[in-house]
Amino acid sequence: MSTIFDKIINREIPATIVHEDEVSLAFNDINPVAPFHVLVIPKRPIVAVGTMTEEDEAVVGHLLRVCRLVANAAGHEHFRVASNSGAPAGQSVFHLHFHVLAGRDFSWPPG
Ligand code: DGP
Repeated sequence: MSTIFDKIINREIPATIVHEDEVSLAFNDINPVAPFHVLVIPKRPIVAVGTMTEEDEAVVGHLLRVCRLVANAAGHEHFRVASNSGAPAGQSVFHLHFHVLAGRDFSWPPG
């Protein structure tokens, strides 16, 4: 199923892209909840952590490294990575994405 993130990958709608490589794209979240809020997504249409397969392992590992790269590149040594898997967990776009949040203190547990 195509999502709004496919349109960003295909440059059909604009986004502020901060990183791109063969398998991943990272761009600013349209509704930031922290001073730094980037979404890291695979170009491959994986739906969520909850549906990923063994074949996705290398891509998902790469995405986590990109989370570190984009945070560090923006000057953030400390950051939170979050991924909502399934609507009850808060997922609203059904294309895997890691939220990378930084620039303020965070509490635990999340809401
Ligand atoms: P989640 O609720 O975990 O599925 O997060 C989806 C995120 O995607 C949410 O924080 C807002 C963001 N988002 C939704 N539509 C767009 C869009 O068109 N552009 C950008 N840059 N972000 C979007």
